[in-house]
Amino acid sequence: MKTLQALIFDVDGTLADTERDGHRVAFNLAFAEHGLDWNWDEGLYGELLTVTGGKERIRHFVERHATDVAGRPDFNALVAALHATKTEHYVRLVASGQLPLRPGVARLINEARAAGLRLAIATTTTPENVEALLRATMAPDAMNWFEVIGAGDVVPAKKPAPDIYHWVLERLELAPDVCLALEDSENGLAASLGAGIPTLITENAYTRGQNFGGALAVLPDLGEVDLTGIRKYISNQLPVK
Ligand code: XBP
Ligand code: MG
Repeated sequence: MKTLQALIFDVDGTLADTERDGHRVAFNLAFAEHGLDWNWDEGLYGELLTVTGGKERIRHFVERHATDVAGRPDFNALVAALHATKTEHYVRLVASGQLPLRPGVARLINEARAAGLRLAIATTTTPENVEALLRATMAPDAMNWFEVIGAGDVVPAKKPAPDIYHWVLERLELAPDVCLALEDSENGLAASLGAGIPTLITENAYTRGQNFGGALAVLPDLGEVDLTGIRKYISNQLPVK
């Protein structure tokens, strides 16, 4: 039987609960800074999260809720400027330590490193956001713990497209069936399964109840599962939830 060689982590919603109190707050600060009276409350943001990618999410919102802005000749430039401002606010928010790792994440990463497993990241968010989160929640040099970091616009199509996972597998030079993806959302699962990677889901308040068909298991978080438990899920020794 093939043995597990790499863990590929999603970031937002998986490493940390970054959406409600992180990205959402940063978007609203960026809108205000640009003189826009838009406010994405928790409920609306949950709907907008079905669209991955911050720039894509802004466009999706404008096309439905601020069509006057969609027609502006500088719309593309405005989206880029809003997203750049939002990323500045998000990085500052993360650096202030307000977004801790989810339960069990640090322990699993430490166990995996000690066991010689290769680590990678496959995320829709930007590389700056990944670096800020790893520095704030793990260590100043935590970026080096992850052999490959696939983030944001490095691929043409974001999750649920499998592109980012293909990008990571190519650079790991590994087949999908010796890897395990850790995800939190239906979009993320579609992407990892699309690349043929066995996937463990840790759901959260925004993703609870989504369609996780095809996942090895759906867990509330990683607090109760260690590397041994993960290997059992992979070798199918444990029932899927
Ligand atoms: C989640 C996303 C990201 C974030 C916002 O990424 O869809 O777009 O919501 O970050 P993942 P950006 O779950 O794949 O980590 O504004 O930088 O896109
Ligand atoms: Mg996610």
